[in-house]
Amino acid sequence: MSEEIYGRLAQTVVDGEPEDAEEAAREALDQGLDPLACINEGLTPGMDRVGELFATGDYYLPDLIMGGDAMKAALTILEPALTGGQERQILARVVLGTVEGDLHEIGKTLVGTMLTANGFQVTDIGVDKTAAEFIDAVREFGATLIGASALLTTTMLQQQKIIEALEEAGLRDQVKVMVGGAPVTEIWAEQIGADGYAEDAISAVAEAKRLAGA
Ligand code: B1M
Repeated sequence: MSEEIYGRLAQTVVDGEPEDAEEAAREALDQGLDPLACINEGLTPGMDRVGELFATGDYYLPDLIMGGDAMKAALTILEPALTGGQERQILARVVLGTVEGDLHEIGKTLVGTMLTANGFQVTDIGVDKTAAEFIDAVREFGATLIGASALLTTTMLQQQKIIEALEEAGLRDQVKVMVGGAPVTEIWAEQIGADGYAEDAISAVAEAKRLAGA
């Protein structure tokens, strides 16, 4: 039964059908399925398939947009079920965003949801954010952790710029930086002097806890 729903969720993303994606997500919750499993076993493989079809030239930019819209629509149903009922205990304040020049928001938002569900106070500053905007947000919200997402090989460099900007602002010893996103690796994180790296939204929680000393 769960495999059937996961397959349907994946297909709604491949087909770029937000309404069907919402409906499948509602049915999954009604059947008592774990919302995180719906994301990991259904939506994400669907999104990966969209990426493959785009890479092979079978899909075009509008297909990427429609796939993204379908995944976002399903997440509006699944995410409240992820965070619902959790106790609010603030482990650390986090400023989270996607770096300058990069419009990919879905993975970053998922990381934010998981961090929030696990006791972090997350300020999501959105996409296409400059290093200066990350620093301003750190000051404004008193954050001790930055989460910087990058999905393009061309925008990964912006993660390094954030670290440099923290140094220039004299904040480097007060604020830890965690980086992530599909092209980002542990080696890259080490190379740019980031404090932490996470491959996905689940490991981002463990990594953020480590960085927060929690
Ligand atoms: Co774009 N895109 N895209 N795209 N897109 C990719 C990333 C790509 C791999 C597709 C491909 O070619 N196969 C490719 C990048 C190639 C590269 O640089 N290596 C690509 C390209 C080329 C582009 C454009 C340049 C296309 C064009 O215009 N010709 C363009 C760039 C626009 C820009 O940003 N300036 C573009 C645009 C878009 C859309 C805007 C249309 C759309 C995004 C819609 C949206 O976000 N609202 C889009 C989409 C949907 C994708 C794919 C298909 C899916 C991304 C996604 O949402 N995945 C993607 C291919 C792929 O990844 N399979 C692709 C689901 C999400 C849950 O996973 O984001 O990886 P992900 O997040 C994961 C982990 O990475 C990690 O945890 C998340 C959850 O597990 N993670 C973190 C992410 N951030 C983290 C931060 C952390 C820790 C972990 O700590 C802070």
